[in-house]
Amino acid sequence: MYLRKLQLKDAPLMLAWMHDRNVTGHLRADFASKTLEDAERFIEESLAEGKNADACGDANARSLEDEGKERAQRDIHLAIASDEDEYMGTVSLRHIENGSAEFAITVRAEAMGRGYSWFGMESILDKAFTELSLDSVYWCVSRDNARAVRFYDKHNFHEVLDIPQDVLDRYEGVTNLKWYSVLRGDEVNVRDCVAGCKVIHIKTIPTVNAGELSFMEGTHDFPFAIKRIYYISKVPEGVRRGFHAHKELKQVLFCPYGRIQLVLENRHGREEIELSDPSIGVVIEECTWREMLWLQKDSVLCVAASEFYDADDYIRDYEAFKRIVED
Ligand code: T46
Repeated sequence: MYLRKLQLKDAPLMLAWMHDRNVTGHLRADFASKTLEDAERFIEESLAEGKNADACGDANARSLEDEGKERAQRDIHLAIASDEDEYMGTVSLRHIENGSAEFAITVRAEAMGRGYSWFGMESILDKAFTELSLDSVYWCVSRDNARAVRFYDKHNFHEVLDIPQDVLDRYEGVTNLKWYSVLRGDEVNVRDCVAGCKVIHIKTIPTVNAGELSFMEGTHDFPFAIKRIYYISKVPEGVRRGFHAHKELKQVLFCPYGRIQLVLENRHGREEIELSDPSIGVVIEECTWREMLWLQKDSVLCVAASEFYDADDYIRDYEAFKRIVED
């Protein structure tokens, strides 16, 4: 599967989802009345540079008349295509301005549950942050749209509570919306574990164009009772720390600022992960060798630990560690 420009040959399949209640049931635009000519017109407009109107083709579509030409110039609509080049859906970035954009996606019923939605979303977010250098992408969905809410929650997107008024104004009269946003630097597709150590998603509340707030609550979010918090700061780029394991200590490591490579080794093998997203943490529960490399000056490593500091709990000899792991 891949993203490409919309093509006129996509119009019949685009029209098919517009007339499919399974797809449009929770969308507020009137797709049922759309014709093949409407779909073709939308595609042509998406291709004409600077006339990228969104008369149809995504969840929040409106008529061309509703959108000024200036705004239309700031929209991108692309096709999600199968390996056989069949149109599977449309993914869009709209209202691209002031470093942010609104994301929208619609896929055909035939594409649901087959990875097309996630591929389309991941690809256009990558485009937004790397090619367009945007700072944030936001979108909303009806809370009644259980399938969509499940999809975004499953992929660990965070609900936003503080949406700028000019964005809300576009949805005047529409209630029961759930807003999401993702910021540049957020890891979109994080693995579940590294060397058998669990990667956790720290609850994070983004605010469009005003950063995000992450929090962890002791007994709710931690696999152990926290006795100690420490953090490592003011480290120059390229410095390595760690080079030890612990006998009993359990810890959660996270990086609220910067980029730190964490290498973990235990009976599961040796694996690394880059900590650069403040909403990601790693739980180290078993005897695990750790090395940390500061990829960016002044990155901060925070640690929540299950025990008070105890120098005797450290295994600083790598050969001794290997013997313990191999036993
Ligand atoms: C770990 C990684 C991620 C204390 O006195 N109290 C403390 O709570 C800690 C953590 C350290 N110290 C002393 C011990 C050393 O004299 O601080 C000095 C530096 O500690 P260390 O060389 O162990 O720092 P790192 O960065 O290699 O390792 C630290 C933790 O010690 C370790 O438990 O898992 O961060």
